Amino acid sequence: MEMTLRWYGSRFDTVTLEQIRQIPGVTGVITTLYDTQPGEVWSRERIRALKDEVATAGMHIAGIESVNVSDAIKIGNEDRDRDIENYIETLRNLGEEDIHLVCYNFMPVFDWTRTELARKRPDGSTVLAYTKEAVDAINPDQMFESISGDMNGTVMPGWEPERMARVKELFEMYKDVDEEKLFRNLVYFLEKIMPVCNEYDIKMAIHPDDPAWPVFGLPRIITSKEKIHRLMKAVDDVHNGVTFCSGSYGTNRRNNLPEMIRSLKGRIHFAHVRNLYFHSDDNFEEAAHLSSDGSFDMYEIVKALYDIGFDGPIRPDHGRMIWGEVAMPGYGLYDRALGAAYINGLWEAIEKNEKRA
Ligand SMILES: [Mn+2]
Repeated sequence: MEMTLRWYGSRFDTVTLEQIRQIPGVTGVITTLYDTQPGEVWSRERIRALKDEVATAGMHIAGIESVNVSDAIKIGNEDRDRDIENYIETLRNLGEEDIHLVCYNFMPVFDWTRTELARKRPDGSTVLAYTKEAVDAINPDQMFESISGDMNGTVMPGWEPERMARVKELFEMYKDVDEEKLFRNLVYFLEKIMPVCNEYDIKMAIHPDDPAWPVFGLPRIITSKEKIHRLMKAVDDVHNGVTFCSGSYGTNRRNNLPEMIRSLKGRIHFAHVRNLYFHSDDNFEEAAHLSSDGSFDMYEIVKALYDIGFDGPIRPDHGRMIWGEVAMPGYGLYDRALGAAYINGLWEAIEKNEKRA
């Protein structure tokens, strides 16, 4: 595996490449062209400029998170083929620039949902949190308003203000899209892009839905072992792969995370490793990466990745906000750096034990 950190680009991120470079063991960044719109072609010039910027800081681009998929593709309307052509063009340009991993998601309207961005934990740190009660009490078009005050002046992925201004319209667009239709549209998209992925060896890695159940009546299709395997079988190509996000699959406590990892051997191309703390099944908050701070056994998660021979990028996922840092919720420097160091420690210990055995 390669340890990486997500970085939103110098114009958007409060964390610098120079800081990331100093986290022990981090050699790659997971990044994106944050100011592009879904459906737009990424030019080779912009991709190369981003690559050069990362290389100048002594690292490389280990993957893209994300090349977002447009609503037309998810809904399957008359604009989808045009948007897919543009997506293919972007993949070709990434491939030409020697980038071989693309994370994306297929969630309608909201990329991910939390009901609080700064819940205080007993140690005084703040974290993202979710309660079903809060979701049930709110109208989806108030969702953005209710959390936007906690974004620390940043723009959060999937929660861009321009997009959120259209929430009502978006719900209207998705009204005839049920789970089956959304799944078919995903398969249609993947079948169209597989040739270019094969040509350039680009591994597509779908991010699970977060949380792993329907929110506001919107369909969710990537939430469990059964559902991800259905997708793996529907387009049975190694380039149709998985971002294993422990914090997203883990929102559903029925998902056995180490077992899911083992079952997906060869198809996991990217791993997001983080911990959650559950108050009850539908009331959870994000925790430090350390097992004892949350509800997951992080050793077993990392061990499963090690055991299947996982050799792609791992990144610590959302961190807590600690030590007075002001940053995009979940994406500060300090706690993610602690997370990277901890995961590296687990990996080193597992590796040494295995070699001795
Ligand atoms: Mn994730």
